[in-house]
Amino acid sequence: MKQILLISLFTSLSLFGANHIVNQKGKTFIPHEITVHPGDTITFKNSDPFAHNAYTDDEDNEFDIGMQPTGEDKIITVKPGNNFSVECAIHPNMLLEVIIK
Ligand SMILES: [Cu+2]
Repeated sequence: MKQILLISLFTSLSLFGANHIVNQKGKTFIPHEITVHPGDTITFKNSDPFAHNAYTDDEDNEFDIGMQPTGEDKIITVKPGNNFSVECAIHPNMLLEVIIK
């Protein structure tokens, strides 16, 4: 019985991927490149005193976190697919490269 409980605990824990934190600060994604696995999550933080956004038009991982006010976290889950770029719709010079392994 104890063994069964341990196995089911291990199985449920392994379903969760790693979380990667990307900060938006100084109109820059920090870091500007991350390496992730499908099932991992990316937490976008906003440390600037104004709103940001993060989106990609990638066909496998398309998302748009919408308007992100200062101090608010937005979390997305990475799906299987190719590497993709994330931009901020408000500041077109912001760029994040997501490498999928
Ligand atoms: Cu921005």
